[in-house]
Amino acid sequence: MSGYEANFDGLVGPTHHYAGLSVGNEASLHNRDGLSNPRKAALQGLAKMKALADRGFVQGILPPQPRPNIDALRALGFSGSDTQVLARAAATSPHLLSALSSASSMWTANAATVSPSADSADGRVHFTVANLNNKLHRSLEAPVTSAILRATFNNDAHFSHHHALPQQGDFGDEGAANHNRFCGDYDRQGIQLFVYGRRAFGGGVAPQRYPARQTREASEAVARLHQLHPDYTLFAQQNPAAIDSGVFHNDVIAVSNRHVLFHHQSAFVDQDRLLAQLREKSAALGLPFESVEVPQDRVSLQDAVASYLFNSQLLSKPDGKMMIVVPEECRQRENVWRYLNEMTTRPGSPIDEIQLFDLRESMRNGGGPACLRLRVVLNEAERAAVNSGSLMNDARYQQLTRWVEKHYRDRLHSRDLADPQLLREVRQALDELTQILTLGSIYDFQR
Ligand code: SUG
Repeated sequence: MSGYEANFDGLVGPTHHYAGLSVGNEASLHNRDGLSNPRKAALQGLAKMKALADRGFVQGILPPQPRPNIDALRALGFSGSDTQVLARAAATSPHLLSALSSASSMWTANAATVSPSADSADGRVHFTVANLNNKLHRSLEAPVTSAILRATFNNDAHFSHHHALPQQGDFGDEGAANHNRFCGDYDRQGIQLFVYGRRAFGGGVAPQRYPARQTREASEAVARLHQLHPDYTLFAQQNPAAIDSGVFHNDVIAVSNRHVLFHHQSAFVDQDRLLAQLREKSAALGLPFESVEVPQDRVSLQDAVASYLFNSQLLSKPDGKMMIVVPEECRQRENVWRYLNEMTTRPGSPIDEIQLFDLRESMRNGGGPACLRLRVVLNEAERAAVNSGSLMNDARYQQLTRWVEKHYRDRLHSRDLADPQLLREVRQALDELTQILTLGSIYDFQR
């Protein structure tokens, strides 16, 4: 096996809280106004990164964004000193203050869509920052995400960075959460599958109850920007009934790794046709394709949403088999746990090991193991060109753990967001973090 699939996890920011901001994401709405524990959230994320790095997987770290977003509050007319801006927003518009303080950039599967150099005509790794324009709090992430990715993958010979698509619903783009790739060796030509929720310009079915965040037109634009070969690029629609059941991103219902697609029976529109196309395109590249389809009568859509079974990571081990990384919530649902154990012990199964992680703080906002990571496929030379301070190792884990313990609160409620001391804590913490990760001054407040 050559090449790497590196996983870049988002470090949870110090303002992590439960604001109920995401219509269509049932965990977010359900846990609105709960008490969060930012310190625990960050440590849970770091524990996952460290455990996977210890297993030999290439693990990267992407820093959080500065929140509360003072610049955005000023742009909306709250004026005065930073303290006054916070107080005025809290007095008249607490929900807005909460949205503009969300730590949502932790879910880096939504940071960008990434295409490996093996699939792009110019032989570079392409990144298109997601505009996330379906939700106010997420739409504000793009500029800083861009700065973070450019600092982390800072080499024009290897990496090509694209700005977010136009900030308008017709080009709704949620990044890698709706993107999968199939391949043999990671650094050889693969097949990219873009999954959309609706067409912007008419035609086809669409969900009725919850929004479809990704449009086909956005996916097509990303494929063009990334210079992908049309023969090895597929577009498929997510099943609208799944979106209406709370599957707000495709990575809540399907996940791929190399030649395997692990997915629910009701994940896609015209599913059999899609699977046939994937089989055919894989065969054209001389590759196998394997669908592991979970039937509705074993795991319902509701179970999938509640357990996040499919918001898992499939990671290739040196022996060629795969390990599935799932949240603790999968063990708590009897039928899901039974299914997982049967699947991983079935003779010939490509997935033969389960790794559980406690990610409860993030899960309560609808963010599982796969949401927390951005996959970046790299060859040897590209890996060497990544900012070395962004990669997880023992020393960095110790440093980051101490950093979290020093700066993060162990309880936070949306009422606390107007506290000017919190803003000072965040800025000091992020300033130190850019030094730990050797990223330079990526935040406006540092300039
Ligand atoms: O966009 N939750 C995020 C969860 C993103 C999960 N990502 C993937 N599936 N890849 C969202 O809905 C909730 C924030 C709040 O309500 O406080 C939130 O933004």
